[in-house]
Amino acid sequence: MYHDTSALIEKSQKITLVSHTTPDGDALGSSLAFYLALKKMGKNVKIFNATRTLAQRYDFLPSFSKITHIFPKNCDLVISFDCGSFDRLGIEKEDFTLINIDHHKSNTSYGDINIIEPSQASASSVVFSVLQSFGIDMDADIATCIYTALAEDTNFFTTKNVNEKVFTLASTLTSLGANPALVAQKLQQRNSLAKVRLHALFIETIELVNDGRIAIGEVSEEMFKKTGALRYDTTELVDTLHDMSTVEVAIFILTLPDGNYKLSLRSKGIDISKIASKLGGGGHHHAAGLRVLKEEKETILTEIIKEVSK
Ligand SMILES: [Mn+2]
Repeated sequence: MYHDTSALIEKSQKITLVSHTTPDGDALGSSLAFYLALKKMGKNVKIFNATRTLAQRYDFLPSFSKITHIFPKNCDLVISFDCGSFDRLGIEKEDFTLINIDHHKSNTSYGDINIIEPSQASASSVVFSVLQSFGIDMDADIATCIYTALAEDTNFFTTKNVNEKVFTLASTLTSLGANPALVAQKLQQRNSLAKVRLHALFIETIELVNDGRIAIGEVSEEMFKKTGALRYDTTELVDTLHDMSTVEVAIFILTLPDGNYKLSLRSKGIDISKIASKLGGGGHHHAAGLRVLKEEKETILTEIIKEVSK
């Protein structure tokens, strides 16, 4: 598959790289690393994301400013990164070949070529293997993108899938020029007061159920208005729930602008992606998510609690 990918890139004239909407560090880092590599190869390549307002904490990633929000016309090859299902790309299916590069177990294999490696801790780790197979000379910029994605997706090397291979890759990337302290500072130490205030409001909403085995917390539209915080300021809140000692499963509820909800789930043990998939979402063993219609919220929450309690 790596070879087919290389051959396809070789003969393509107009390539567009795309990652999932509301992109995280893995989505952006993976696609930017690939973008930099294809530029080095002299390819005509564009990088796209359907979400117009990107989280500013990623602004230090090389070529971040090159990300366009208008899908380029007439591309012959599209490559997607870190995205488990086609609808999360926010694009229409046109007359292009699609290569799907990901590490989500729940990936629906929507590409013409699918490189899905669930054993990898980040999509960027898959990107590293693919670029290595191309014989790309990996520089500090490419290494920074891949490292940032890996560090964020493993919650700074603390998730259950962190093993010797992850550290070996991190070490290789560091020797290529990635700067771990700088990445940590850019990602973790640039909070606004608005964000801290939003977190305070969120903490007030926390409830424990099932003898403290499940924690539920919520951020409403009103809280954003009150604090001036942004949607991106909520990404670590699920960890606040998950990190309490009795909690086995955390459920973070985010109200979306259309009044529906996005649920983020974290688990210390059980396979939470199974439950999420059953309810129309997806993800990894320990981290998953799903979208829920306004009127379904209570039913879905009851369903999750029932499944967790099994
Ligand atoms: Mn990822």
